[in-house]
Amino acid sequence: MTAPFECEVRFLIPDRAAFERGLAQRGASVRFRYAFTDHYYRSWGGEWDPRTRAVRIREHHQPTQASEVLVTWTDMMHAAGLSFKRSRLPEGKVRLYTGTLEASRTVVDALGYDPWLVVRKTACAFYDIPDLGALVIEDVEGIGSMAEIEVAGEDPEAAAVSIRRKLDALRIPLHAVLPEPLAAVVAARLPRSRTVYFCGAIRGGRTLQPLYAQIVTFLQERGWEVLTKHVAAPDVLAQEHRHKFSATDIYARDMRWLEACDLVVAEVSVPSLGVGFELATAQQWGKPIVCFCQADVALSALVDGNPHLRVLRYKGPGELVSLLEDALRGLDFRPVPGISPRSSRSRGGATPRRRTRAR
Ligand code: 6K6
Repeated sequence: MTAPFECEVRFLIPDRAAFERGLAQRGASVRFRYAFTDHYYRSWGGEWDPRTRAVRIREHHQPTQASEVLVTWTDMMHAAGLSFKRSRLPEGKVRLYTGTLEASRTVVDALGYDPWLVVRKTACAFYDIPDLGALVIEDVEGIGSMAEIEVAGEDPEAAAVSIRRKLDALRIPLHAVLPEPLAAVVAARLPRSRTVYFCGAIRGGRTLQPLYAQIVTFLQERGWEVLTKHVAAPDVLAQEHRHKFSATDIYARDMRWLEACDLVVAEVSVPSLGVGFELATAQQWGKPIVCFCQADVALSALVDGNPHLRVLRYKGPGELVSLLEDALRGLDFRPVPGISPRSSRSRGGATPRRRTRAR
């Protein structure tokens, strides 16, 4: 359902059957039932909070119908003693595309978005309640049964009053209300996976791409989220050309990922300015770093002789993988003292204070 500048809140329903009995006593009727999966995406480049702006593919299960690419942009509002979200877009959810799930994925890929999280909703029911209006109840996988109240929000103050009237009538206390978007609620409950920033030559040369792919697959199979998996893609240069990302966006996103990652793994056999820069930055920020280099490569002395880096030489892919396995096993993930990204930026860069991690 979409009201102009829709304003909405959700609340958990501990006992759905009892809640629906209460609705029946008020004369409520189900207008329709539905089920769908929302596949949320994150923007590739610019600075945005994916919790306020969402791009998602809605895959409909009931009734069966084409998938949609939807865009939402909301603000958190506070009025009449209530926190709620309000759509910035007058139409609420804006439909960018309708088609198959695969075609929808191609559309978001073309826009330069990465998959983020998946929210499945089953046993959803749209209720009409006499004197109160509409309400939906949904079973959200991993969270439980939830209800959502939505009202038109040209006037946020009036919208808050209207939502409060409905909550009061349903005897829902204000503290039970979840004002933020569902994606934010789901994201907050996800276990944080360990993240790795993988570095490998792109413009430096792609001869070792199959090896990069082996490293990335190995890390993923061991439960690591590889933030930079595109480095291992066979068509990375074509992707780069196709997406037309600006160098400014690429830099900003890579630095955000480098700042956020738990570990840096670099394949340094093919000389690359980008990889060298990533290693120096990661070193300054105190990240654990493991570098792999083919045994016979004449590596830059600034990497080979750097006491802050752990450089492991290997003779073939098999040896690399077993060295990587050992290195992952040896990581202890105690906080590593280093220079925080923000403080080093504000100082305009700084020299490393201490060794990142013992060899
Ligand atoms: C890639 C795929 C789609 O679009 C692109 C755009 N290019 C890049 N995107 C992300 N990171 C990049 C890109 N180009 C270089 N890098 C980073 O620098 C990677 O994390 C690599 O580890 C490193 C490679 O540097 P060069 O100097 O060999 O290109």
